[in-house]
Amino acid sequence: MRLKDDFLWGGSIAAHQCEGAYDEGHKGLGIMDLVTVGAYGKPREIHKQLSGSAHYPSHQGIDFYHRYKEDIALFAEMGFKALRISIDWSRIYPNGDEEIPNQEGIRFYQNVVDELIKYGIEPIVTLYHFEMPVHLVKTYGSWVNRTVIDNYLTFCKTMFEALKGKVRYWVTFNEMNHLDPQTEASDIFTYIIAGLKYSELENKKQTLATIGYNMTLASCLAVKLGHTVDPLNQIGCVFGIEPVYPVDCNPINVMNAFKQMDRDFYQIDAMCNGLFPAYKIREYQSQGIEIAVSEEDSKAFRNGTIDFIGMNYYASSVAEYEGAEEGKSALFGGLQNPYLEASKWGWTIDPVGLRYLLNYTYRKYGIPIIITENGLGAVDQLTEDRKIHDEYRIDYLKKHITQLKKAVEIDQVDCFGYLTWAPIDLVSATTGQMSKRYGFVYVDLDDHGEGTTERIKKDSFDWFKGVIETNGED
Ligand code: BGP
Repeated sequence: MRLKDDFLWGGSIAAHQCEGAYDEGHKGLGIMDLVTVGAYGKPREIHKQLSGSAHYPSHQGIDFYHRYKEDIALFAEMGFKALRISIDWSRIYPNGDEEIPNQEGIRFYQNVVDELIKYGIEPIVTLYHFEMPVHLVKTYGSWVNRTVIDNYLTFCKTMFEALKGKVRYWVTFNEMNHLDPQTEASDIFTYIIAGLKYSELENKKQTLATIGYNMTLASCLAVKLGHTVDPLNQIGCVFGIEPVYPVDCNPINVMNAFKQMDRDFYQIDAMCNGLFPAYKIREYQSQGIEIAVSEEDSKAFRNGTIDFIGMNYYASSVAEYEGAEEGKSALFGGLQNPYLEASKWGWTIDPVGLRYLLNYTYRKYGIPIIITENGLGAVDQLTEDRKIHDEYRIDYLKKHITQLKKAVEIDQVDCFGYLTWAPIDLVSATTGQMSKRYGFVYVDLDDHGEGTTERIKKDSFDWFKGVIETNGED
């Protein structure tokens, strides 16, 4: 079996990482508007208020807000079949809890979607990609509070209706899976996902469990809502998963690896099986964490199963030895795999891990999967004649596409698309840097926001164009 003729080749971007214009169009303040750029190896800082002294990269992004037509034209030139964008909640409901949405925000996304459709590019819309109005965190305490679920559903309904008939593929959340009470979370991760600082949480385990539960519930309710607004909607959820390998074949270490990887799946279990998993509730109970699934919630889980799974795949990791307190991700300083190379940021380069993950997930759930993010963050050198020779990026992507094809052609995984992160350079989520680049298109901006914002095609631009033209045969 070859890749389907309508296989969705393309890319993924997120509003807060590319739009900029953080205070234009009556946009409210979003949580990522308060995060500074992090020095290399140092976490980003979270500020309580805006101050003139720090650099907030999401304030300017790559100016996609004003330049989206030009950028989409470049994606069209590459032959993109799909582009995943996100809607910044704070553009639609500046505070998150208003009754009337901001029409200017709605119009902006309608224009972006129209532009994509003009070129025959399928829009895939994420409703929550780390973009929460700050007001909801300050007033209600974020996802800990169920009122925020209602606010989120109001926002979803507004967007389902505003883009009805134009958008077929929806994503309820990006990577809600990173918060789990079993692991120590970093401030920046709890902040990115829920606008809260881990170190300041009072009852850490209970809070993370409640957030995880409420977001899962919110996703199921949004799926049901989206299907009601338009039964043709295909609604999924995106997870960022790393395969976790045992450090050796000692069964204790194999068990450690299993447990570490399994932590990322309870929400997918809930969304695919239509019930919040009993094993998770029992695990919580054994640790004094209270999660009560009411009759009403059970109904919501049953009626809100997803149509597809979105997978963000960058790297695999190795579980810690028995005795180590926490398993750490390869993305954030865990054990390195001696068989694999890593990016400058220590993220392992493991194309076979993609095939493994696709197999693992498809066999577990049997519903269609789309790769919603995959790519290499690298420092690109602009040559004197203003070119970027990024053969390392081509090499990375080529190897991953080869493994994806094996998963489809040999292993019979139902994978209907491959979206790279990110087709154009934009602000990195975990570091806030511009210098961690993923794009086929270079954006002339540095970590301090200095530069012309000129767009320059890298060598990988033509290469990816060829991949799409030949449906992955190139
Ligand atoms: C994913 C996020 C993206 C993106 C990507 C790369 O987890 O969904 O928003 O940023 O990671 O991460 P970074 O930008 O930190 O290199």
